[in-house]
Amino acid sequence: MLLGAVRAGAQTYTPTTDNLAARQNFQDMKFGLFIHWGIYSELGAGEWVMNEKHIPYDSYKRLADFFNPQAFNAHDWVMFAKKAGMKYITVTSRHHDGFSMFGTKASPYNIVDATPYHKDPLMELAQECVKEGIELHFYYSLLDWGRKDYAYGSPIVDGKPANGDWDSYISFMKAQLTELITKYPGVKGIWFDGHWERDVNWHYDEIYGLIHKLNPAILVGNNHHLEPKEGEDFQMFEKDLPGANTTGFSGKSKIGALPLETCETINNSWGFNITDRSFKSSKRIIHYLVNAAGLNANFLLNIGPMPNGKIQPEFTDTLAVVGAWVQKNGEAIYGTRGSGIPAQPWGVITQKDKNLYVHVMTAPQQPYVFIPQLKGKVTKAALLADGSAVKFKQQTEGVFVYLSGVATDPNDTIIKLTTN
Ligand code: FHN
Repeated sequence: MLLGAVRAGAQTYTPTTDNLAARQNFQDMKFGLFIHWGIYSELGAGEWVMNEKHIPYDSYKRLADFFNPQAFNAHDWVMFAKKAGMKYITVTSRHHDGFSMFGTKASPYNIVDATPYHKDPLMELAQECVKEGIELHFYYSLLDWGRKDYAYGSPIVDGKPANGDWDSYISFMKAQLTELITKYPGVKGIWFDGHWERDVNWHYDEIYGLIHKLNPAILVGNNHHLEPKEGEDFQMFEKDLPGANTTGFSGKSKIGALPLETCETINNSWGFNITDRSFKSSKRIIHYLVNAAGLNANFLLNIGPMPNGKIQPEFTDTLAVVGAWVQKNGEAIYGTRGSGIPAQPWGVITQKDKNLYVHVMTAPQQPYVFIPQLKGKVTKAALLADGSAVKFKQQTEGVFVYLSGVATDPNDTIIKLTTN
């Protein structure tokens, strides 16, 4: 069997060499910006507002008539991500409300045709990302609350909504995905969501097959909260680190062999929420990033820009601090892989080539940390911040790294161990 091939039933998906290289690059990037932005942002109550407030679809649609994000500036968004140390952006092209935030010929319900804005912000974003060397992935909702062919709420019979036109809906998605992949420059990934809404035949063989036919290097991921499926290139987790299930999304999930990503919100909301002030601190975000890296996963941090297209100052301030930290300590994050050594009460260990990075995020009770299961002989230990030597002792069970006299960092004290 060829490298990376996955078998399920009669089908075999064999990722191309370019796809495998894209996976490596994806894992190297480690930190991405998730953006939830749509006509729902106008109501300032998150992206589920139509559903949660029981707004009839025809009334909700009127939001498009006055969606006019005059302050949107793709350069500002990309610079925001870059300054934060993020290497890629995953942006909602169409969320569950069914409104397309890009110019599409497959439906008039889109930002170019249905709003006074009449422009395509995702095209501007794609072009800016190419210019600035940031990867772009599109979030794409499988679930649609409004389309008649989707028939939200319909009973499901024989893998289809009884009151809808499933073939029509699948063709619609294929048409839009073709546009997203062929029209927008530099797109590197598709992030599906909404699978969990109904038990139907999603025709993933056709959909994933189409994506990989149009561009074999595109990374396909699906937030179905299950084990990876045939044709997928990365596995994502929602609001939990891989292996954890504190929020209930990952109960049926099992870590597979694909590159991993976990997403979390900067406050408590995905889409813009004017009353949500539960902003995470820069320290908490840094710890999330480091903990994810220790588990071999990327961290995709979400913001919900305001309806005018601007990013609220609380997010900018926090991420400027995160960015300054990542810039200083990026060696221990970017391009690393999980070391396979389990997380410890004080922190995690990342690895790049022969170097191990010991991230001490919680001060241990003793003046040392113990790293179990370390393979290879440690030849040197040094504080990453200034290169000063750190005392250590290696035994068969593991390595003791002594912290007395070491200048600690309030976020994460990183000690670099060189092994032979
Ligand atoms: O329902 C969505 C939600 O609005 C948001 O997009 C998140 C992002 O992971 N995914 C869904 C919930 O699983």
